[in-house]
Amino acid sequence: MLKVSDITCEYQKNPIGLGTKKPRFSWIIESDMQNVIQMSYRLQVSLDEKFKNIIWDTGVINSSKSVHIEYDGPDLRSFRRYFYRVKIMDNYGQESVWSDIGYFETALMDTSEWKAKFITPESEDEGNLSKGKYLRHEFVLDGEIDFARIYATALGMYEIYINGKRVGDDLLTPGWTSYKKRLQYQTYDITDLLVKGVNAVGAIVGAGWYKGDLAGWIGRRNVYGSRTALLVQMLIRYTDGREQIIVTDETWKASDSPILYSEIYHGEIYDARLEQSGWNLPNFDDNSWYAVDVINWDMSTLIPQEGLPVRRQEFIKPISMIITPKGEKVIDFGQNLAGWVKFTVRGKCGDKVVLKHAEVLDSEGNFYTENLRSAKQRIEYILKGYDAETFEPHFTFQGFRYVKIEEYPGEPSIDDFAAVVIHSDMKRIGKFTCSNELLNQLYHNIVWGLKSNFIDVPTDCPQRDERLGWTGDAQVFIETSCFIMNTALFFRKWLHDLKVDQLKNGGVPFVIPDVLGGHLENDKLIRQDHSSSGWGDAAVICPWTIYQFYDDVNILKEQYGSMKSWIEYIRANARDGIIWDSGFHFGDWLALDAKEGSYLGATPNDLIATAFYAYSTEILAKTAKILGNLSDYEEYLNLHDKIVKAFQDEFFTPSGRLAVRTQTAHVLVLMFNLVPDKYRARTIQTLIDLIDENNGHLTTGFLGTPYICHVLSNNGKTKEAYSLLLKEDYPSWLYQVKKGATTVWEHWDGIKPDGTMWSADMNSFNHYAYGSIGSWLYREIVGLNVDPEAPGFKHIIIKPKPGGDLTYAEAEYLSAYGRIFVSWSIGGGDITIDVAIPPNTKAKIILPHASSEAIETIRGVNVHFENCNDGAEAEIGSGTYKFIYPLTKFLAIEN
Ligand code: RAM
Repeated sequence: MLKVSDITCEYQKNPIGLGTKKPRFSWIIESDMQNVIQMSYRLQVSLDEKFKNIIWDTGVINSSKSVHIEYDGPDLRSFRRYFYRVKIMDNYGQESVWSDIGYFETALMDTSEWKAKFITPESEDEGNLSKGKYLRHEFVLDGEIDFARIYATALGMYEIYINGKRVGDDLLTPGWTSYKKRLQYQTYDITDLLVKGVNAVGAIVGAGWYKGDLAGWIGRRNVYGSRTALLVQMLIRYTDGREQIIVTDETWKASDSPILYSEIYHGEIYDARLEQSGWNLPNFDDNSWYAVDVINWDMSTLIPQEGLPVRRQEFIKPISMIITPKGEKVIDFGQNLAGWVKFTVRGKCGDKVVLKHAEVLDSEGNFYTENLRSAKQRIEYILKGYDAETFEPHFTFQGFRYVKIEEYPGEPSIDDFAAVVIHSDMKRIGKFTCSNELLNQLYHNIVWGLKSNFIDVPTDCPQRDERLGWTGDAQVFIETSCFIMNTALFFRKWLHDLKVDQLKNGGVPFVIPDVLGGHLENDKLIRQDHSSSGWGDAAVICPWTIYQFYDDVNILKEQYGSMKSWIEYIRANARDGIIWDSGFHFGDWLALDAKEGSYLGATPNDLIATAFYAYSTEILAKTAKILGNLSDYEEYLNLHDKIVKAFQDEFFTPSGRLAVRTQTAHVLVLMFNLVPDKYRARTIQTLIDLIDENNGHLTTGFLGTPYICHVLSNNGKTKEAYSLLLKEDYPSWLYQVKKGATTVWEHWDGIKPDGTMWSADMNSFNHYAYGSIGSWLYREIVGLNVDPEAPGFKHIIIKPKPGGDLTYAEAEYLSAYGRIFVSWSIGGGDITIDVAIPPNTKAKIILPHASSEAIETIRGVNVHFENCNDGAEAEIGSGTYKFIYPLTKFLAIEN
């Protein structure tokens, strides 16, 4: 059996609204044989589902490539659906049948195709208001409809209805981009919502990121503009071939809505008494509605949806309702999350529901909101008073586990509440479990840190008045995120914003989209508004990571200019172009070796900045090589050599002591290969000493933490890495787990051992940065690694490192080629390893402390292990395998 399954176009199944001229196709191969490789493929793209009008036929192409095959047929036209299918031949001479038929659909391929105008329901003096406003329009269709699409966006956020029905299930559209330069529009299929005759289109627009409050601590508002606006273009194609378009223009009308106030940080006030029944249906009397204004907007900023839309993902029922010592009525959802509360209430007209949201209770068990700073996270719903009323807010989201009921008609019952979890609609592709329940909870918390902070942009946190795309946080967590969900499109969109928001001199803003630039002059700590080491490096590290996980060369092509200009920015600012010892840096942010009351860890900026400079330059050189730019490759390889040499002269004494005695300094030099070989052992030993001196604990902050366990286990100190990971007392990953955390904290001591809180001014309980340990669980505990030489898991390196008190661990990962599985378990004096490798890939498997003669292959044929430094290794092809070998040697080494 040989079968092509799961065909996708630009990572998606049957996407509509594509803008790319050369979409790429991928497929997964299924086979019941072992060692399967694709020998050839044939791909066809057609205008019709029957493949009578084929516009591109590759013919038989001898290639094992099954991921990102780029379309190379005639130019694609706007507003068209194209069908595609693929068949393959394998190395056994088997030929598959044609795959199922997939399709993709183009949106507007050219700005000139926009006929719609931006219309605003707001007057010039409403800049400080954040109301939801209604817009509506009626139109007549006079034939049978074959194809109808809506292309829509807003300045602000929008929801659209056709004949009373909500269009699509996307939330917080159009998402957050650097609006003045890039504004996404969404495409929806509305064929089934329209009728022959009179139709109505209605929309609600709200403030959103466009004009609402942002970066509360510096009080930004109206960042992109002060009037919300809507842009809609509908294309209707009749069965007789005629086309009609309906667009936003002066003829639309507007009105206030029941949404009196809606703000991302602060929540929503909704007065159901102001609902206008039938406002989004045909034949509604809109005489009292007012005319809209047309406003100017540069239409060349419009781009089709690039990221994945935010959608409702899960509904969580409360676990309890409690009365706190202060007498507050509080619902506990048992999980810290991002989203909102959906509730059903019964009461009289004018009765109110008021809810507030918080992440934690304080040491006395009272509702705690101080760490939200100015974010109100408050929902107010005023009842219209008929029957049961169900409510969900529109243009806001909250970060919470606890909900305080401040007002409610009658006695609330927990059955009437559910938490709605929202995030970008990424596919879940990774799972990890092991025998240690605390570690499983840590992994759970990491996943929830991802879910809560991948809301259209990678944010630092989802609860306080911040929720910004901090580059440093994204950079440290991206690898872990790639193991858990398919984040390729999510990061691609954000990186495109990074590129357009990058300064002319190559400097990278602290947050993307950049809403801080030019507004930090009064900040007490931050002396600059862009380009901190470890933060700006997101420009290089993020595209590289996406390339590694998804074999997506386009991301490198698209970001290359941005990557290079970041390196050139550093070169221009570094002493002699080599040692970066100037400017403001966040450094090893929040490290525990910081001075009392400071956020800045003890590792000096020049060491950190020069180390990251070396690392990013090395990545840039590799990227240049992949893109075939050999002169840049030479140039940056050279630059990298110079940085490493100068780094060693500057920071290592002649006898091999690293001059900075902090854990993070030692971690970075080892991780980025900045240690002269002869000093390596000493450097590792000093790191171990530094951990010992701290009672076996870490002191690292944002930049040292992601790498500390990797550095240990990659240098023969797996046991020490486990011991750090499995510490249960403060400071450690499991300390917070034992304190009941359900997400990852911003500070190691967010809640101190005595129950008191770290200062309220910056204490998020849902920050993913320290969740970057997630990649160690996959790569080292289970041993599931991408081979940097064959990205996208085309070649997999499987190298489990059992240790700690773990008796088993397993991980599953849905790569672009299919499912990879690795597990190990210890029992009866043996260790058993199970592995699954998808067709069209190969793997090198390295079994720790094994000798080839002692390995029994229980499943899988023709596997030849050879002894190597770490144990025994073999090259295996696709299929499922089971190996077993005695533990003796392993135990002797680990204990
Ligand atoms: C905090 C953010 C973020 C960090 C910056 C430097 O405000 O929460 O995590 O990157 O500071």
